[in-house]
Amino acid sequence: MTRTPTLLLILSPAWRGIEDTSLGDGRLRLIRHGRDAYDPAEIDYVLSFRPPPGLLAKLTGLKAVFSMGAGIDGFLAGGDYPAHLPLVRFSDDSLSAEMAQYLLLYALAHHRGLRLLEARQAAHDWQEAMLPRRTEDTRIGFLGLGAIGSYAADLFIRLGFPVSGWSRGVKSIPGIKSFAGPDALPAFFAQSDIAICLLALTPETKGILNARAFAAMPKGALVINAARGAHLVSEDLLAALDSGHLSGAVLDVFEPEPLPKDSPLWSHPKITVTPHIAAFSQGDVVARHVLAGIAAFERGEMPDNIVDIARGY
Ligand code: OXD
Repeated sequence: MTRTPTLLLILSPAWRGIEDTSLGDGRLRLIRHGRDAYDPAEIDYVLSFRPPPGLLAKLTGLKAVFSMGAGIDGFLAGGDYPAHLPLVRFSDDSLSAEMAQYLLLYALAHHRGLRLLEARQAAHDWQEAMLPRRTEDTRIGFLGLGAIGSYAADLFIRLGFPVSGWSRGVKSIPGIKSFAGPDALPAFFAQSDIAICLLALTPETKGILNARAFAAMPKGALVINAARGAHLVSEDLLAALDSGHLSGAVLDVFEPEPLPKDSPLWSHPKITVTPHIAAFSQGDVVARHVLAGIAAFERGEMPDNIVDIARGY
């Protein structure tokens, strides 16, 4: 008789309901870190977002690790990830669709001048002549063109926006102007009226949203960061907003999280703060993804979405 694989859940309380999805239907033995006693050698798989430092190395029978999210910096940041262990990122069209909704919401609000329209309504001020800028004049620049970025970019293209993307290597995606490598960053930012950061956090991308980037951007540009807080140098953003060069920023991610109550980002008039909700991994979808991944490993196959540990994403 084949042994039921054991999955260790190392999850925040927000995920308490995950056993009620297909993950709890008996195909796996579930163990909750912090609640159930267990022998480290009996764990076959782990599902987590930010495992405690050093824990994975103690699980001597571990076959693979699954990330609850698309981002896997929570595994690699400490530098102690056991490099031989396959790490599987979460990827699903539902996650890409949620992120695309978030980006469209704030990019369109900026493009169509929502704040101004609201101020005019408050003043009972009817000004038909206030037309938004032409669609082709709002150039959208994506930092990161993986599954999520290219999904969202496609929707912007269909709405008529000029779209470009910056990534480590050249990408050839129809309709998207590709910029690649650090040397191309100034030219990329110079033609981004809305710069959207969806990059993986690596030593190369940390602090990529900085004073140089903002100075290169066109006057009045908007920055959206839905990747990781450490991509942004907050002081540089505040300076670029206060000087009037940038017109706004939409921030979903912060360093640290939760954003401290006394952070100036909360109350800045040109900043929109959301609490890391741009895209949320739905428990039942994650469960299907993990079950399919474990079934593949148990058959001796590699599932899709394996992270390149050396590259960092
Ligand atoms: C993710 C996230 O990585 O939610 O999926 O940040």
